Amino acid sequence: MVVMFTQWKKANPGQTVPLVMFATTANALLWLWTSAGVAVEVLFQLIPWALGWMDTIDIGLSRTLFAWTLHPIVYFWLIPAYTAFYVFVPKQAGSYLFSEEAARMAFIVLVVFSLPIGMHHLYMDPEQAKGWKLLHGLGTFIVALPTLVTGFTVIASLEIARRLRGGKGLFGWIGSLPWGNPMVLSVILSLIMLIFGGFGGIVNATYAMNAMIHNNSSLAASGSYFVHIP
Ligand SMILES: [Cu+2]
Repeated sequence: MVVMFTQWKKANPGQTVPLVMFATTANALLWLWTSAGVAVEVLFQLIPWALGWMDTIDIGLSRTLFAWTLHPIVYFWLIPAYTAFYVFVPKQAGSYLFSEEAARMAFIVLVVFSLPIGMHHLYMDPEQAKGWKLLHGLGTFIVALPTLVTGFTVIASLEIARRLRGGKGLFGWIGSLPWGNPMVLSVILSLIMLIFGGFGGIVNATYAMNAMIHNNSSLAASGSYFVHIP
């Protein structure tokens, strides 16, 4: 993706890369970075340990590397979903994207701020410094922004589409949306799910609430189970 992105840039000087390619390249960069943490853990800790070359491993380091991958790895499928929101939905609803700049900005913010914030999964871990945890908490709140921008831009695009076709009233245009179109219906349903998912993210970012939900019911999901074996 990165190579194709640069090739396209060379072949089309002065032109803006299409939004789909822009987002897909952002996802490729994210994937490259996010897989590095767990790759280091597996190659330099777990495999040598499993083969008996080492008696034990540094659990604090192991959890840190796992959390490095753990958080941004979920954006590997979030970014394609956002790409569908931005690129397919406005067309299917019969209009244009409300703001392409906002869409590009959302992808940049997602990549820049989602990459280093995995330590909100380790708030209870003593080997992480306090200031470091605070930084990761703030970063986690910042990644809520591109999601809000996405919700706003997609809903604005849907509203434009309906108003262009005679949709009226403050909420009247909602009823006139093409609900029978699977692309429109599925995206609106996924936006509703995203509200709850996003709320879960805010809970995870907040130190006190994180303590209530993390490392117990979300044990397996957080990866804590994995590194608690020893
Ligand atoms: Cu996370």
